[in-house]
Amino acid sequence: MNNKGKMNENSKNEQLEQFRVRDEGEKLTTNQGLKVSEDEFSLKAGERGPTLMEDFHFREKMTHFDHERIPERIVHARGFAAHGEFEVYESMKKYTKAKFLQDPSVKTPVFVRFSTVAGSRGSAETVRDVRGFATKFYTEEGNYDLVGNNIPVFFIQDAIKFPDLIHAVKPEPHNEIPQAASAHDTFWDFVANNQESAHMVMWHLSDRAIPRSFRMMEGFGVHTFRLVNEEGKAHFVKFHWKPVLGVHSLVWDEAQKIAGKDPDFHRRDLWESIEGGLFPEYELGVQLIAEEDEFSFDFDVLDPTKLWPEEDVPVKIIGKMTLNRNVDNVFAETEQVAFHPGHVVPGIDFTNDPLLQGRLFSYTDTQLLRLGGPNFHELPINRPVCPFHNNQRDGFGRQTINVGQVSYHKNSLASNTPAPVSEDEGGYVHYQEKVEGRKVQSRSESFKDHFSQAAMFWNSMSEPEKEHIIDAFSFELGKVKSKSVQQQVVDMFANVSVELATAFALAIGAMPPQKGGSQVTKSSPALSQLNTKKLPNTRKVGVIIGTDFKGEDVLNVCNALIAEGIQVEVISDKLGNQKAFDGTELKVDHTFLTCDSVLFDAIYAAGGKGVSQKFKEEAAYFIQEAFSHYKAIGATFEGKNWLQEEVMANSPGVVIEDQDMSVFAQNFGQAISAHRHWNRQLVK
Ligand code: HDE
Repeated sequence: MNNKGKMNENSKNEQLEQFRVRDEGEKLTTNQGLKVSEDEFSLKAGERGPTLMEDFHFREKMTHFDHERIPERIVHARGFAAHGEFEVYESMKKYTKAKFLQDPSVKTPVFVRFSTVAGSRGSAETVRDVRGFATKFYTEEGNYDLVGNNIPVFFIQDAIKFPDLIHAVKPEPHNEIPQAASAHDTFWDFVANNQESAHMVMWHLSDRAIPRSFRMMEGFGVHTFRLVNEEGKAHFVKFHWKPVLGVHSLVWDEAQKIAGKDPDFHRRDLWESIEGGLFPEYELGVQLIAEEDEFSFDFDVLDPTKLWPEEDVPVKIIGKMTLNRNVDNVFAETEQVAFHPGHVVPGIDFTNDPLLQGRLFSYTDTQLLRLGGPNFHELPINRPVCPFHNNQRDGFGRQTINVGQVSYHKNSLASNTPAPVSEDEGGYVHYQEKVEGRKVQSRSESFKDHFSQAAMFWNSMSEPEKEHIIDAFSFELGKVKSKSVQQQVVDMFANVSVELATAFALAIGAMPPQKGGSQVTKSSPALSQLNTKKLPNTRKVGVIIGTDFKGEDVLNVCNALIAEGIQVEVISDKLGNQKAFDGTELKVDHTFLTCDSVLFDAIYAAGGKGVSQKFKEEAAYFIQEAFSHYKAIGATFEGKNWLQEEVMANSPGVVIEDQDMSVFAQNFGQAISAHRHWNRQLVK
């Protein structure tokens, strides 16, 4: 990339282009450029003789292979990323001088990596876990990283406890079980003995921890940061990403089954959406508190276990991010990207949140090990799109060839360049917060209320969401072997809600709490997913058809759904084309064997006369499972016979029709948009 060129949304892509290599159609060479004549047989002394050390091609190929792996991230190892762009809706000049937040006509390139936290690199994606939501903005003033999660609070208040938290949640060290799961003794022992985790645990056991898609979850900067304007005036800020498709989750049984049926469920969803032009979009929001109001709330703004209720501090929507390009190479981009909450630009600054302060150390430190030295900023994905110059030199894998004699500051031989610049010229100047105090190892009293917001979260949940939380506690604690840990957790969560603690205590055979209860009656409607946006767009419907289906009618339904933005995939008992009675043909995308009802948002039993008993049983199984996961179900013609009509016919979200197909398509589309029909009575 020409560093002098003007920056735009393509700047990063153009820069990456320099590094892309297209091997197709080329001659095979060694890394030294020597053409290779043989790549299947190593050099041997005689056809059945020993291999010779002299075979440099064999040695190079094998050595490179032996060194292909790098250490996975200690947390957030399993991740998937995409490129995109960000645009601000209106100038944020009043609050910040950050250049990428000034001009609505400027599009800033971004790279976003989503992740789970606990599992290793190859683990399943739909496990119960926090999701990472890390965004790198390639701005004209340097890279700005917003390294957030899909949950707005954190388990701990001080970074020094992070290694303990992670040791507790990772697989237990004596047998390395369980993978990518918090349902085990050490995690819950940590929770019970570190009660600042209460609020985050409520989120972790809610539906937020099993998102339907990366495209349907919120992102949060978690910490309080500062926005600083041209005049040096600062505001406290919390960052939010709001998905345009709304916030939606899986159900727990479904999430567990998907983990086996398609461990790549979330990356596949993101990848296919982008390939199909269904670009994921998120709006950026900020909550702002004036510095004068720092102490006006019943929580400490520096405490990362607290959120700012949106009803008290509204979220101002300031821009939109669109993810529109998949990576070319997962290792080069997704694996080698290095995020750091300390990558800021002028106009964005830190606060004294002790969790944030510790993160400012950890992220560079971890890259040094993971990426093998101090030059990871030179990797194509990490390079800023603006020029960068300093006196840092050498180190493993250095690529830049710094020309010239001088590599120190101050100097006269290079006219004292590269030279620091003033704030007016864009030099970063740390916010001059006045700080006073003794050196102590303790925590402010204002950080010590661990239960009020946890109770507010509970109060804000709808009935089905409360049920899911009780079930999640019953599942997680049901997997814990220590009776003492189980009881400690029951007693701890009685401080959030006696109703909740009693319900899961009974489910796990523990003693219901003897005391507890919360005085908090406050709720925050913004926290309930029931109040989220409900749209049909990008929802996936599995259409089950058999031979001799009603060709035109079924096609009309499919087309009407597609017109609503719904994705239609055809399922039958064999691949190839399925024939309708009128000769129409539909391409079959999956068989009952290669897919599963859990991989769809809805099932449409379209019908077909020529189907076997086995076909009917398979279809019935798909429908029954979708029904038990509260999904929309549609049935027309013979498809009606595949579902248990007497049980399902009058259930919410079940649409049955064989007269008017346009009415059917409309009602079914609405049922799909609702996401899930929680008011459905399940057949037990
Ligand atoms: Fe991280 N975290 N973290 N974290 N974090 C890492 O950095 C750490 C925390 C988050 O897709 C590591 O490059 C400490 C909060 C995301 O590459 C490491 C503490 C939030 C990602 C690290 C926290 C996050 C990471 C591991 C407590 C939400 C993945 C590999 C003080 C605001 C970024 C790496 C990606 C990754 C340390 C807590 C988000 C070890 C010490 C709170 C999204 O540096």
